[in-house]
Amino acid sequence: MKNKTPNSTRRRLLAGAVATAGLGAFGRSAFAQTTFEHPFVNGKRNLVAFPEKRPMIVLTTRPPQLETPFELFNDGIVTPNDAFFVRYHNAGIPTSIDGDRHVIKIGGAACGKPFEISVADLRTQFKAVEYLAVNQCSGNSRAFFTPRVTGGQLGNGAMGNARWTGVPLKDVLARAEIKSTARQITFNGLDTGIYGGGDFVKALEVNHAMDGEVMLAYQMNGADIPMLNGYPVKLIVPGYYGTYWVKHLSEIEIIDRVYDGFWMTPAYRVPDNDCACIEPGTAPASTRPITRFNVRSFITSLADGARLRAGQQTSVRGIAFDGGQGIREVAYSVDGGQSWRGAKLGADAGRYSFREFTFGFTPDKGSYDLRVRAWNRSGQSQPMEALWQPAGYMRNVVESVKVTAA
Ligand SMILES: Nc1nc2c(c(=O)[nH]1)N[C@H]1C(S)=C(S)[C@@H](COP(=O)(O)O)O[C@H]1N2
Ligand SMILES: [Mo]
Repeated sequence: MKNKTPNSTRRRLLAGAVATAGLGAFGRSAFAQTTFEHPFVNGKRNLVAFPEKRPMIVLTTRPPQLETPFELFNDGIVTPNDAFFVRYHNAGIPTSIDGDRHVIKIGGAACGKPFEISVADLRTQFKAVEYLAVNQCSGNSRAFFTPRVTGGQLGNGAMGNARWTGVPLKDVLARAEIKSTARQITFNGLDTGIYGGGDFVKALEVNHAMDGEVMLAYQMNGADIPMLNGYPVKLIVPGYYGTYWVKHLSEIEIIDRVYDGFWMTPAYRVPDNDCACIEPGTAPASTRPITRFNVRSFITSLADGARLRAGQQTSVRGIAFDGGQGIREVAYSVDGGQSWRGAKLGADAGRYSFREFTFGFTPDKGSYDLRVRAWNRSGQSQPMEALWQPAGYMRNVVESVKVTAA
């Protein structure tokens, strides 16, 4: 496919840059502030427009951690760049990057031929690929855990679906002369961390990193990746939790051991059992690194507490996704899960994408508990009762949206 010209080759995050191309649309409202109330205790948040972003739900400002207001997911299966969630761990984030000069350094003990590659090289020396894929934070929906757990108190907006364009990592690492001793490949970005867990570095198994799908992306929805989402190049690991999607990617190391940095252990691990869950309040016997998304589905067209007209048909819409098998079926219930019927699936936009579903609902006067439940192509689904784990990852309970008709 044809490479599009980047919008700009330099990204800055200074307030003075807000008037540059693409950001001007926000005009004076760029820093307008209102509030947003999540439906859990201590759920009050500010809504603030950061550079290249529309007003988003602020979890923290330093570093910026922004959530997508949930109603946005009803606009379509692709999440706009200016509404895509933002997650960082460390405050040392880059605020100005020269996209033309930025290089990724490739090396490590099991790399036979270390080299550097620029984003311009990625655009011009390789065949571009693209696909739609959901990025979801491991801790998406964490604040709904009961009992509550520590960590970023997120609602359901730490996810998004975008069209990623870039180069398969496999094609780039074909130049690295990977040694037979290689065990894992690590990924580091320009952001730095001094305290706590230190610099944010993630690792993938060599076979996974070289599967031809893991991508070095330089475009998101046909434009430069927004600064806060990883400009100028981001690792895309489709089907895997966002923790592996390293932003501002600057270093790749092919190593001959299992990487044991803080962000692989003890961070981002789940109980090592089938449900990745344990009894609330207990500790897991053993853990493993978090990997693929489980199955999720959400009604997007109706919020909890919505009032409908009795006798009038409503078309209810929503989205479903999983870790890459693809969604096979979505069922819905209007009676709190006692009886179920099939929803109509929208077009298949690829097995890593959000999949739209719809169903018609004509309520009589009364109260309804709407639920949706999805299955993927290998038959995996969502639990009716929420699972629990200490880190608050991987929530995927069948959601309930209570509405009334009068
Ligand atoms: N360089 C860098 N990349 C990172 C992180 C980070 O702290 N630094 N956080 C990761 C986590 S946990 C998530 S959920 C995703 C979020 O991607 P986004 O901010 O583009 O939505 O980025 C990942 N990549
Ligand atoms: Mo995350």
